[in-house]
Amino acid sequence: MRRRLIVGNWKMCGDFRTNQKRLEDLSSLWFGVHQTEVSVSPAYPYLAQAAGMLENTNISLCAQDVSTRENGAFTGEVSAAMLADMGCRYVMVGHSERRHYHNEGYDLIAEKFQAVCEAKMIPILCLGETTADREADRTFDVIGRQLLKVVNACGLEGLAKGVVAYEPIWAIGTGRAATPEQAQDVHSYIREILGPEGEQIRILYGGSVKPDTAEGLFAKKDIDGALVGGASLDARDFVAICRAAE
Ligand code: G2H
Repeated sequence: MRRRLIVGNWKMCGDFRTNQKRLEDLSSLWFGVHQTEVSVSPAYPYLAQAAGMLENTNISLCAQDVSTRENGAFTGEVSAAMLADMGCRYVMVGHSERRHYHNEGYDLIAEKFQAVCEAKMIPILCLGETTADREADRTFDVIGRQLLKVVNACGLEGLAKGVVAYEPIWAIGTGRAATPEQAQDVHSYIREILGPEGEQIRILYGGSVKPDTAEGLFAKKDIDGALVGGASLDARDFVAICRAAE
């Protein structure tokens, strides 16, 4: 039985004051969520703030990225050990915004995945196709390639230590989520590639998830939760999505 997981990706949004308000709102609205695991992901400078405010809750902390370097003269980088030290349970790797704006390639993403596992945290491997890929019928090829790069580097048992997030790029921040059927088709394809090992791996959907679309997505058998961007900035919407996963 795979436990559902909802992760709020705050991206590069907010500041100390708005984070504080959001976290306070989350705890005051936090009822009706019992079975689902929930995590939030503020930008690096606010991890300590969120860790402190979430201390006595069952909401965990997720980082948005990680360095592959362990330690030393790498200005601007943040190591997996540092994230573990801050109390992170999850770390996203390969988010399409990292792939796109920072030219992160397959090998780097596989290395990041490994670095997170070595630091005893759980990587969330993000993958997804562009509009052009989908229109050219290349969705499964692209997803397969992104996935197999990590499988080749870490093995299936390595991948099984993580979570996969399918995020079609055309659905990210556009307000146009994939339909439950479109998402389910890709999720079941991912599970099929992973074989028996894939049965335990949680596969989240991400891309314009909102309270009114969440329930339909979670009704699909291979959709184990969501990576939520824009809607996670509103505590009321985020809690509604978490409740829909129950
Ligand atoms: C996809 C998603 C969260 P949004 O990036 O990772 O963002 O829900 O705003 O599309």
